[in-house]
Amino acid sequence: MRGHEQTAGDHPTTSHPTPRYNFSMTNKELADTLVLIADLLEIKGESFFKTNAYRKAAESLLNLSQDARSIWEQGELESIDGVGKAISEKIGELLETGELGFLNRLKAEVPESLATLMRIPDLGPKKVKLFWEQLGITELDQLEQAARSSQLAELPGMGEKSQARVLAGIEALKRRPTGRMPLGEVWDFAQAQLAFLRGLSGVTAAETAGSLRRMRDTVGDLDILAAAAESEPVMEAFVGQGMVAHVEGRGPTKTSVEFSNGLRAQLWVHPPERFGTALQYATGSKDHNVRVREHALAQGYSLSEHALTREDGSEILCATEEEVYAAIGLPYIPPEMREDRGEVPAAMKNALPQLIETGDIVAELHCHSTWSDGRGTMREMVEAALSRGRKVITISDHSYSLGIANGLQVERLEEQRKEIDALRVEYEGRIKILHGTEMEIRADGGLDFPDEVLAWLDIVVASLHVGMRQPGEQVTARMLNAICNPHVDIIGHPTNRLLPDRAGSDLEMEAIFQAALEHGTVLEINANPQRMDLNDIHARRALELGIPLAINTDAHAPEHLDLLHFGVSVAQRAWATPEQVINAWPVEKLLGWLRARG
Ligand code: DGT
Ligand code: CA
Ligand code: ZN
Repeated sequence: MRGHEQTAGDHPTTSHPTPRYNFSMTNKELADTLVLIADLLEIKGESFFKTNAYRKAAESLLNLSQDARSIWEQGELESIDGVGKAISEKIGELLETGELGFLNRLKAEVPESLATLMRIPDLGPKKVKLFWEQLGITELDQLEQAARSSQLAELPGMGEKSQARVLAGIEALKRRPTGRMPLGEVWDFAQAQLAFLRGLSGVTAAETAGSLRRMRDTVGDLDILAAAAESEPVMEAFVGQGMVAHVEGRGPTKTSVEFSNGLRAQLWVHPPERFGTALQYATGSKDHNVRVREHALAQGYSLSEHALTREDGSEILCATEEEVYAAIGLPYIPPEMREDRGEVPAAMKNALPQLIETGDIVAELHCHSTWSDGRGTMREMVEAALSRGRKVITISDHSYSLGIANGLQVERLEEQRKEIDALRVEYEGRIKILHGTEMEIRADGGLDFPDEVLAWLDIVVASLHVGMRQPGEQVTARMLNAICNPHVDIIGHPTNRLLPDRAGSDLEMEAIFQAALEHGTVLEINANPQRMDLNDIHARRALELGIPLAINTDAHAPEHLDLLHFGVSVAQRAWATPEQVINAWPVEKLLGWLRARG
């Protein structure tokens, strides 16, 4: 909890963290250890195949809903996804002794601090090894020194530009807010916590609050609220879960814990009749709450997490948030809008937009199949879209210059069309199947397909996956070239950021927006929670200028179609209405728009 006003009743019972075991490694610590092994092996020059096995296992550990220790005690470590015999033995040794002989020997060969250098965006193991072997660099500040004194530029395969990129990467690493987790990585865990709390006797409601409820793309910690007449049994059950690694503070209204996966959370328990004010308070944002309290005061109420209080001291209790906003004369403000970006003044004028919702989306306009790097066949993707109620599905596999994704040449596009035509006959009247491409915007600025091929396709998504670290001017020019092509309908994941670490390309966003507006090119909100690209700020700017957006899952497997709501939340945070999102347009309007673009 940062910068919190200490309210009465916070954490009076314990002041020290209480570890559950004398000696224990959490899932997070185990995962970090496996990632360290992967990093050091990679610097040593081990194969991707081997190092990736450690990374996969680490990821599985973070996604566990149980403590790895209890799985180990049952002898079931190998039931964890990606954990085979060798890795399970290592986890066992770590859990038993807190040490790992294999890792100790590895550290003797490759200095552990080199793993920190691997955290620098866009710096790979080969470069780290080069700096270490040639210049003896093992620490971040040594690397920065070497870059500033131009020593890196002299090394084989480096040069001025690469050196500048290393420096920019170091800056980015230093700027990075520590410890924030991508929304998509904590989402399922948060839902499981809600289900757990809702299942407890005496709990009448449970909701997430804080940044997760507002759907910020990263969250610092988890805030969870439960409504119950008696808080003690709820708190007891909460801290008694196997996944709780430490209890950091415990009180009647609020308990703070750290889970085994490294996530910190606070549970607030309030009586059901006060749940509305409590949820409104804990949802934030802090700045939104300041505005709402100001407005409440102007109406003669003081608003706290416990109640609205009149000037004579009498209380108005609110069981729901709707009642809170109504009591102070405001329409309900959806959590996604509560960032103090003008929503309170807009609410006062009754001028909040009618926000788009996931249920408004009828068309998926960017998906992959086994024809390139997807895991689902075209039929499986169509079935998945149909079962989720979509009326339009697009197969837009990668184009040929993205070799690692098995991109398609024109001949394979033509073969693919035959299969699509057959599916179209079969699914006639049930779902519309569009044949598209995710066309590479190449590093040299060219596009993979000539205009006649693009005109023949139903829809063209143009994206950039290589050369994203080119100087701003160059990478912006490539994007503009794609935006200005009359056959390009949508720009996919426009900035190329990856959460939490990879910053987007150094784009001149205002130039991108102006060109998109002029050429009628739609910008994507990629719903994959690693991307959420455009982000909320950029999406809002695009909408202000009158640029329509597309919300696409970019599904590489049937179940990825369920990630749509992450993209919708970005649009909601950008105040988007259904009219501003082409996936929500009536199908005939969408198809007419596509035909008109050629
Ligand atoms: P995070 O965790 O950094 O992603 O961001 P939040 O928004 O979840 O913030 P957090 O966890 O510090 O606090 C949860 C909520 O509690 C926050 O959204 C609003 C409320 N809150 C936090 N600090 C303050 C404060 O200093 N004053 C007031 N009025 N409310 C606060
Ligand atoms: Ca929080
Ligand atoms: Zn894609």
